[in-house]
Amino acid sequence: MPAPGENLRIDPARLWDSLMEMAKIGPGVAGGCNRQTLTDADGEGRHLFQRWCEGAGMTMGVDTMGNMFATRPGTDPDALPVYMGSHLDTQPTGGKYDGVLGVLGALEVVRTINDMGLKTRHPIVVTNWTNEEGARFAPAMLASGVFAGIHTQDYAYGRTDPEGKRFGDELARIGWVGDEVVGARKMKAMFELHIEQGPILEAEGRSIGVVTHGQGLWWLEITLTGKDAHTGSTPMNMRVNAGLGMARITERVHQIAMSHQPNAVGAVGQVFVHPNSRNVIPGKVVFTVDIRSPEQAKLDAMRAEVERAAHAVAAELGLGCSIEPVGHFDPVTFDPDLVKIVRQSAEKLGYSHMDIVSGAGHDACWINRVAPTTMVMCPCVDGLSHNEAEEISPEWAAAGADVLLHAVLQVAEVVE
Ligand code: HGY
Ligand code: MN
Ligand code: MN
Repeated sequence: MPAPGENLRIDPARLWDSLMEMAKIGPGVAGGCNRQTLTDADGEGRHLFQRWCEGAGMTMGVDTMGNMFATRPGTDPDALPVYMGSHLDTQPTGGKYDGVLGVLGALEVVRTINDMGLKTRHPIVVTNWTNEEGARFAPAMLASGVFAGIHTQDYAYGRTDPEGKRFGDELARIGWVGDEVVGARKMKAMFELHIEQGPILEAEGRSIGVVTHGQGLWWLEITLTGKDAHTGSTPMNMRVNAGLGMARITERVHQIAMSHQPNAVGAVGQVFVHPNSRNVIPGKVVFTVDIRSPEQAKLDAMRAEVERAAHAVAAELGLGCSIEPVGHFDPVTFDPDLVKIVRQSAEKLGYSHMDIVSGAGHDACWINRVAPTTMVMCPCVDGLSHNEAEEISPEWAAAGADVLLHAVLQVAEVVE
C-alpha cells in the first residue's frame, strides 16, 4: 500500500487557531493555562474538544476514568484502530501546548484526512487521557495507568487532592464518568505527539524528535514529623524542626542526582509545611521527591540513596520519617517498528530530525505496555515547560502534526 505523497500536509493555521481557542479555557495569569484535571475548566475544555470531534464526523466514547475516544470509522470495522492523542489537563502554571498539542494535533490529522477524502482500512481514534499531569491527583498518567492495568480503578477513584477531594467524586461532579470499561479497547498502535519540554531539539536545530525511549521515574512522598514550637522563645537545642529536615533532604536529592550524571535528574517540587505559620517551627512537613533516569540501575540506585539520606537526616534531627512511593514507572523502550515509521515520515517530509529520549513522562509510557506505541516530538522555546511562558512556533506544531499524519496514515492503511 503506497504511503500518501509528501505534499499531503495538515492545515497549520487551523491547528494554531484550535490551540489558541483551547488556551482560552482555564487561562493562567501570565499567558499560559491553569486547566487542572477534573476542574470546571477541564470539563469545559472536554466539551469543546467533543464538539470539534463531532464536527469532524467522529463519534465519542468515554470510559469510567473519563478517558475520551473520538473514532473516525475505517473501511474494515473489524480492523484494530490506530490511536493518537495525549492530554488536555495542565499544570497550575502550565503552558498552552503540553499535552494539548498532542490532542489537537491528532484532531487536525483527522480534519486533514477528511479534507482529502481519504479512506483508511483501520479506524482512527483521537484520545484525551484524564489526569496526565498528576498535579492535583498523584500519580501522573493516572487514567492511562488504569487503562494499562497498572492501577486499579478503585485506587484511582480514591486519590485525593490537597483539599481532600476524591478523584472519583470530582470526575462525577464534572459529569465525565463514561460507560466504557477502562482498558477494554484494543489498539493496533498508539502515537503521541508532544512538545519536547527540554532544550535538545531547539539547540540542535531539529524540527522533529524521533522518540526511541522514555526515562523512568520515582515520586517519593516523604513525611517528617517534629514538634511545633515558638520560633522565638524555643532554644536551638530544644527544637525538633521538620522544616530543617526537609531543607537538608532537598539538598541531598540534588547532590544524589548530580552524583549520577549524565542522565539523572532530581528535585523536590511540592511541599506542604504545617502549620505554615511565620513564627512556628514546623512540626510536620510533607514533600515529594521527583527522581528520574533513562537507566534502570541509576534510577534504582537513586531511590535507595534518597531513602537512606532521608532516614539519616531524620535521625540526626530526632524527626519521625515515613516514605510512600506515589508515582513510578521504569524506563520505557518504544516500539521499534513505529519509531522507524516516524523517522521515515520525517525524512519523506523533509523535516530535520534526531532520535531522542523523552525526559518527561507521558501517557504513551503506560500505553506502551498494552499496545505498540511511540511518540513524535517538536521543539519548544528554550526547552521551557511547566511554566506559563511555554512557547512553540506554528511551524514546529505543523511539522509535528505532519509527521503524525503520515505515520498514522501508513499504519491505518489508506484504501484506494
Ligand atoms: O511529570 C511528567 O513528566 C509529566 O509532565 N506528567
Ligand atoms: Mn504532557
Ligand atoms: Mn506536563
